[in-house]
Amino acid sequence: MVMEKLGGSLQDALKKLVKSGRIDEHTVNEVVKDIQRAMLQADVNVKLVMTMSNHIKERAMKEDVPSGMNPREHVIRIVYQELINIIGKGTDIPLKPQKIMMIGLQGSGKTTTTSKLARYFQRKGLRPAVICADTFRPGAYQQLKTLCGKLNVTFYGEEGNPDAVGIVERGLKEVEKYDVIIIDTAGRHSLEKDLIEEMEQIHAIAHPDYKLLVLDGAIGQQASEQARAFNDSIGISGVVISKLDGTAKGGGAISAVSETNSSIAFIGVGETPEDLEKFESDRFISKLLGMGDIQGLIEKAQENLKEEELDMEAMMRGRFTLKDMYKQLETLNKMGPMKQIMQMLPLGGMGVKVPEEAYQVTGEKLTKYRVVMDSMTEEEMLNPRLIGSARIKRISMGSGCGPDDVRELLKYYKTMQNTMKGLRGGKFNMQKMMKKFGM
Ligand SMILES: Nc1nc2c(ncn2[C@@H]2O[C@H](COP(=O)(O)OP(=O)(O)OP(=O)(O)O)[C@@H](O)[C@H]2O)c(=O)[nH]1
Ligand SMILES: [Mg+2]
Repeated sequence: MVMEKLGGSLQDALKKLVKSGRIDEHTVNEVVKDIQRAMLQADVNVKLVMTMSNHIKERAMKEDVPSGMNPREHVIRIVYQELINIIGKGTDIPLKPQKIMMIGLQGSGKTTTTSKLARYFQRKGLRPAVICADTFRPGAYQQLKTLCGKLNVTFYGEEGNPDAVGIVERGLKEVEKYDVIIIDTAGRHSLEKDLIEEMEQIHAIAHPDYKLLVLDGAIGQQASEQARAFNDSIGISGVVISKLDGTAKGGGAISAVSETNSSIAFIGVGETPEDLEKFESDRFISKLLGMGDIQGLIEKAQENLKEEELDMEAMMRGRFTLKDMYKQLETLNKMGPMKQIMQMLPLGGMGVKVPEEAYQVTGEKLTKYRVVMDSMTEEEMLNPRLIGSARIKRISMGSGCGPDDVRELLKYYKTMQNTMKGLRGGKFNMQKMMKKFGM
């Protein structure tokens, strides 16, 4: 996972909150302290961390708990919102004809990201072309040419010619018929004057619609200074944070984004051209906080269920009967693989362990369970505790399934029932939670 360490510590902080008996000033202070430590360890700028924690404390104590929400959920929601505030909404790079200029220090990931972007637009049905304006590093031309060749992306470059500005001028004419033109530029060790000058000249000639600053996710506090210098010279329209797949802490880059008032467009999560993710802050933060990809779940549910409603309340009700379970399973089964769905629910991060068996319900098993249940009486469905060995025998004979199948179903029911209890014990209302996050 991206930024695993920060995510882990933030999740621990929230788990503590979920488990604590009372939400008072002391509890909030404790949780805020944990969050502070987590953010600082991830290299987030001290000032930002302080501002954020003051906001959380103030809002948690002063704002009324919205109706229908318990104090825990109220605090979690504030943490979530304040994190989004720091990280910002993402920049949306539209899917239309445009010119994009890549900028950044040496080794930050510009060239790799150039090829990833070309691939991104190609997949969306736009025709990309790439211009190599890096005349500084030997091998830059070959690197980009090879990457483009593999993707079947049109490439323009002039090997051996040191005149980057001229190359861009000629390249733009050469590929003007393409939809998205991406210009890869040279990086330097640090912000040398000649790098800035060359960048400004290319900028003046190319008139790019977007200028994407690539920041290495592993970079620390110096990220802000860099971002500011690039911003002052040609302006940044979006940031790509690269290498977030590794052990990168990410906080330095995030601080830079916040301080320069820019925003993240994409994140790089690997070395191949496919390893680029469009940045969406709510998804990002949900994942970081272990709340699961709630939005994704909702979208999926809407796609697959259309008019049908996912009856979360049945899962949370005090009496969870076999009938409830069956209805639930049928609904979930329509949504796709069980495990995928369960993982998107905010269970894991909230201290509820979902047993592995809960995931293993395939369509085939569901059919079997249906046959078994068809031989049960209404009374048995509503009160499964009645089903002893004599009844198991009868159900088995009536359904034509083996007694082991009946037992398996009952065992599965028990597992699910316990999971539901765990959810209630955790004082967590999934449906309310979803509503709160704008769904
Ligand atoms: N794991 C991982 N590696 C990446 C990612 N992005 C880039 N890299 C690696 O980082 C190294 C540098 O990437 P480049 O794209 O060449 O960086 P650059 O900014 O073009 O470098 P210069 O042209 O020298 O300024 C390469 O080895 C890439 O494979 C990423 O998202 N994840
Ligand atoms: Mg490069």
